[in-house]
Amino acid sequence: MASRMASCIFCKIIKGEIPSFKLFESDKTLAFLDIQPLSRGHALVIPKAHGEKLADIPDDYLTEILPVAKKLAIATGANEYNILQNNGRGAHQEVPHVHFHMIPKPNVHEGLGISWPAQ
Ligand code: D5M
Repeated sequence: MASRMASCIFCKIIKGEIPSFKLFESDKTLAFLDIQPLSRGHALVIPKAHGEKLADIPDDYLTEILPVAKKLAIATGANEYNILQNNGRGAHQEVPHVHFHMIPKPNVHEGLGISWPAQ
């Protein structure tokens, strides 16, 4: 587990070893913009505990996830959006650290004064 954490790209983002556009941070949760956005404002919400699949994450690291995703959707002005979370390569999981996508539907929001970085 320790070596997997050392090479985990999202653990490196949590530790600030590689850059991200952070949207929210607490002791147990981090949210940042997806580097390959499916739409403007596409965000990832992750637990700060390393685990590949949902079953690997302690419950207390999951309690903030949906409230944060909800707040991000509200902040982007997205009235229509998807929340999704993939478990395992067969389910299209590419990054082996649990993450929840918040994907606004394209062209349905203009945001509330947030200056999104160029994507
Ligand atoms: O989605 C994994 C997502 O992680 C995918 O949409 C790209 C995103 N990603 C990968 N590397 C980064 C970095 N460095 N910053 C931000 N976003 C990143 P999955 O559900 O595993 O298919």
